[in-house]
Amino acid sequence: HRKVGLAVAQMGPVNLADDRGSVVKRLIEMLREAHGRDADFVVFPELALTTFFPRYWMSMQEAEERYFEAAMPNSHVQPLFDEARHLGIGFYLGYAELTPDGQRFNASILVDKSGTIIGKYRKIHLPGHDDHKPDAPFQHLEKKYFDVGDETFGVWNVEGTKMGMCLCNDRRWPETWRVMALQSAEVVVLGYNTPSQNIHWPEPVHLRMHHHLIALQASAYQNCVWAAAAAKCGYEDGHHMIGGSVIVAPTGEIVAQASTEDDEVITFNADLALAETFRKNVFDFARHRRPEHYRIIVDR
Ligand code: CDT
Repeated sequence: HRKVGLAVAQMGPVNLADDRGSVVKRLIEMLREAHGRDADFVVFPELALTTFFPRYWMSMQEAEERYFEAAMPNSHVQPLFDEARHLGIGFYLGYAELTPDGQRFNASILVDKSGTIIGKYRKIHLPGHDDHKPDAPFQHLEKKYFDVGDETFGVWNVEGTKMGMCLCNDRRWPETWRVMALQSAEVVVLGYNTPSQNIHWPEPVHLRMHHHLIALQASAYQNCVWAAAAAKCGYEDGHHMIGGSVIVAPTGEIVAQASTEDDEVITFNADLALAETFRKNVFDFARHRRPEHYRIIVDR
């Protein structure tokens, strides 16, 4: 047995009126709760510090000023880093990154238990559109506000656990998981903001949760990884997003699931050896994969 205490800190809504300070207080409270429940690592949502601003059309200058972080950590977020270091607990956090040369990414970081950033990921699969759709009930402007991530999906050693990360829409793509599995990821962590209404076609609302869960469960199983996924959810200024934060085992089974659409910590003491069983048998990549027949995946 090789155990790692995983925690997912789901967030209820962050409204336009909520400032960074109040949000970071909520994150710290959940960090403490996770620590009290023996967690080693906490997963926070995508764009955790602000409302899901891609739903609003605005100028790039306004977006940068209101929603992007030009430094990480910065004065607003430093107390979270300090508390993590104090408690000796690592975390994953999603935020909007503004680089010194003016690039904008939907990013996430891995922070170890000493409060040091050891990994960064910049979202690759950006959903939505870049044009203003005045007739839509809300916008999904990730393609306007963010550049496509400039590096592949990475895997980092977090206190002895090989951890990969992605963000929201990435979880729906099999390639995301396989690229991390081929780097021997043991745990994949991710945050998401998933509107319950699809602005592109009249999708039945129940499918949003169904597709979220089916993607995580199938991907965890097919790639022999634990998955820990954190929602920001509930009604942000009237715009509803799904909850359903989960921890999924490499069996594809959900071992912990949030039951609210509010701030809520779920935990599970994950046995990394469970994935070994799959990796040595049905999904022994070296013995069974046939990459010579997968060329079309990268050629198209
Ligand atoms: N944040 C994010 O990536 N949300 C998307 C919504 C897709 S609809 C344009 C998701 O895949 O959940």
